[in-house]
Amino acid sequence: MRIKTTRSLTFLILFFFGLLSLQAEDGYRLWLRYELVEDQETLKNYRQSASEIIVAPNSPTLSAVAQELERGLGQMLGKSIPLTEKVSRQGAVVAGTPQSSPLIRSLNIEDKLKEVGREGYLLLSARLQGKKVTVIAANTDTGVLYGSFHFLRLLQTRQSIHKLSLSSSPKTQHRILNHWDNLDRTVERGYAGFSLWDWHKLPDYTDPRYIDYARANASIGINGTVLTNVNANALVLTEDYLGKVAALADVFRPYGLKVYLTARFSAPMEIGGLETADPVDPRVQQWWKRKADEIYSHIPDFGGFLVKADSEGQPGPHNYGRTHAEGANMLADALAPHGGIVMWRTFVYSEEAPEDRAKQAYNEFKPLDGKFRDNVLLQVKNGAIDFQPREPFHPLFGAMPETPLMMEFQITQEYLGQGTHLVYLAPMWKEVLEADTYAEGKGSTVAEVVDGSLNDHPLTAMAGVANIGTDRNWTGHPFGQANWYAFGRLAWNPYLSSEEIAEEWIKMTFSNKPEVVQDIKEMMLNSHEAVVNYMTPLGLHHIMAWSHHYGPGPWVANKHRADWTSVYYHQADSAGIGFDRTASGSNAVAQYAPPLEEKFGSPEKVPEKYLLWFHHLPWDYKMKSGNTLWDEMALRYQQGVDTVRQMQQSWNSLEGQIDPERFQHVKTLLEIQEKEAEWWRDAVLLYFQTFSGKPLPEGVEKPTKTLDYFMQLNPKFVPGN
Ligand code: GCW
Repeated sequence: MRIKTTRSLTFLILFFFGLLSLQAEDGYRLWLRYELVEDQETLKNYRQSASEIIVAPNSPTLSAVAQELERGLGQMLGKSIPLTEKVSRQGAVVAGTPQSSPLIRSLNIEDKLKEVGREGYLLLSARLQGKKVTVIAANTDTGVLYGSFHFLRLLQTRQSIHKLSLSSSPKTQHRILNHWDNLDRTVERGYAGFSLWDWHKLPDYTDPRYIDYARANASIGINGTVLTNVNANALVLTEDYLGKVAALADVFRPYGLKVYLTARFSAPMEIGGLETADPVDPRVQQWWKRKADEIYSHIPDFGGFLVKADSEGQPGPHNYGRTHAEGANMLADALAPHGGIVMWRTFVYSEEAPEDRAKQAYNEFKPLDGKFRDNVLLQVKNGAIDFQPREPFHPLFGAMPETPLMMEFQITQEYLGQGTHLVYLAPMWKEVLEADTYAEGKGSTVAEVVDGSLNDHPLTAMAGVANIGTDRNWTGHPFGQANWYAFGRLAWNPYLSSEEIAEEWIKMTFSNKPEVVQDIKEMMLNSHEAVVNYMTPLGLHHIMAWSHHYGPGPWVANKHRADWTSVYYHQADSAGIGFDRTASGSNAVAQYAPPLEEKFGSPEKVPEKYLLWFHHLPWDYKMKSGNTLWDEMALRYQQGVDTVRQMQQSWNSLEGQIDPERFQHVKTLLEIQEKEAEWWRDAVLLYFQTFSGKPLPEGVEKPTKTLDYFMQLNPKFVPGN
C-alpha cells in the first residue's frame, strides 16, 4: 500500500514536471512567440480589429499566410479567429493580391501597389462592403506574406492597428543567409550545434524544423539561403545531392526563400572528370552550362552560386592565370539563361604577396571594375581584414562604381565571443553602413553603395554568415537570435536604427513591459562597445588565439604566413604599438577617397576607435583624454570588463520578469562572459606590458595570473574550428 502511494505520487510529480518541461520557454519559437495580449483594453481593441481572416489560400504561399495569421492572431487574442471567405463582420483582416482576391481588387489600389514593387506590401485600414477592415495587400503572394508578418509584429509589439496606412518594400533585392555548413553537418565557425541540413536523411525525410526556419526568415524578409560552406565541397553539385537540395527548396519555396549553393571552382575536375577547370576552356564552360541546366531541372527557381575562389587554399581562376572576372563570368554565363546570379567573394589575400593584407582585395578587384557580367555581384566583407570586433569600412565600397557590390556581414560571432558572449551586432553593422565613402562627394554612404542607389545598380544584395544550428534555441546564445533578426531587418532596410530593431526584438522575444524593454535594450546597445574594449580597443585587431580564435592570443607568432599571426597585426615593440597604414607604412589609407585618406592618415584626425588600425604610435602618445596611449588602452580593457558587469546587474535585476529557463541561461552565459572579459584584459595587458614596460594605471584591476599561465592555455575541441 505504502509503496503504491509513493509510486503514484512519484508518477504524479513526474507527470507534473513533464508538463512543465513541455511548456518550458526554451527559445525555439524565436521572436514568433505570439504571447497572449495582457492588457485588457488592448486585447479588446485588437479583437475588434481582427475578428476574422480572409485569405484565398489558392497558393502554397497564401496557405502559409492563412496559417500564420490564424496562429498569430489566435494565440495573441486568446481565441481562434475564423478563416472566412466573405466580409461578414467589422474588423476583418483581408490579405491578398489583386490577382488572388476580388476584395483587394475592388479597393482600386493599383497605383499604390505599383510603388511597393515585387516584394513590398501595404497595410491599410479601409472599408469593404460597409465594414471596417484591415487590408494586407501586395503584388505577389510573397509580398502578402511579408505584410502579414509585419501586421503580426504590430500586435506583438502592442501597437495600434486601428488606422493603418503604411507601406514597405525592401531596399535590397537579395537578402541572403550564408551557411558555412559542411556536408558532414559540422559548421565552420558555428557555435550552435550542427548543421540543420540532415543530408543523410534527405530527400525522403524533411525535418519539420525546416518550415520553422523558413517562417523565421520570411518574418524578417530574408529571401535566400546559401546552404553550403564557402570552403566548398563539389559533391553537393552531384545528382544525388541535387535531389536533396531540391527537397529543401520545395519546403522553403512557399516562404519566398530561394536556395543557393557554393560552387567549388575545381568541380569540373572533381566530379566532372575533366583534367582542367580553366574558365576559358570550352569544355569547362560547357560543363558548367550543363551543370546549371541540371540544377535548374531539379530546382526551377534556384538562386545561383556563391564562390570563394583563390582564397585560403580554395581553387580559382588564378590557378590558370585567369582573372576573377574571367572566373565569375564563366559561371554567370552558365546561370544567365535561367536567371541565376553569381556572388563572387572578394575575401582574397595571396600566399606570396608580402603586401599588407588589408590592401589586397582592393588591389586585386579595383582594376576589374566594369568587367563583370550583369548577373554578378561582388560580395565584400564589411572590413578589409576579417570580421574583427571593429574595422573601418572596406575600401572597395565606393571604389568600384561600375560593379554591384554586396555586403557580407558575419552573424556568427567568430571573433566576438563565439557562443557565450552577449553582443548585439546591429550597432557594428550600422557603423559600417553609415560610413561615408566620399565616392561621389560627401554623403555617399556604404548603405547607398549596397542598396544600389549611389551608382544606379538594379542588382543589389546583402549576405549574413548564419549563426544557426541544431541547438534547440537555434543560435546557442539566446541573444544570438537578435543578430539573426537584426541582419534580416537591416537587409530589408539598412536605414533602420539599431535601437528600433532591438526594441522590436525584445518585445517579441522577452516582454513588452517598458522597464524590461529599457533594461535589455541598454544592455544590447552597450554590448558591442564592451566587446571591442575588452578584446581589441583603439583599432587593435586580429589578436585572437590561433586558428579557433577563441580567447586572446596577442603572442601568436611564427606561423607559415605572417598575416596569420597576431604580432603582424599589432606590431608592438618597445617603441609603441599599431599597424602603420599611412604613407610611411603600407599606405592602405590611399585606398580611401582623398578626404578619408587625409583623415585616417593623421593620428590627430583619425577617430580614436581606428587609431591603431592606421598608426604605429609610442606608448606615451597623448590621447584626447590626456592619458598616455598605454594608460588609455589599459583603461579601455577595464571598461570592457566593467560594462559586462553592468550588463550582469541589469539582467539579474530582471529576475521574475523573464521566464526562469531563459533567465538562468543568460545569467550563466553572462558569468562566463565576465570571466572571459577578465581573461582578455589580463592576458593582453600582461603581454603588451612586456613591451611598454609601464605599470597598470589606477583603476585597472591587477591580474591574478601570470603571462605564462595565459600563454599556456590551450583549449581543445573549440567548436566551429
Ligand atoms: O574569417 C575567416 C574564417 C574562415 C572563413 C574565412 C572566409 C569560411 O576564419 O573560417 O572560411 O574567413 O570568410 O572565407
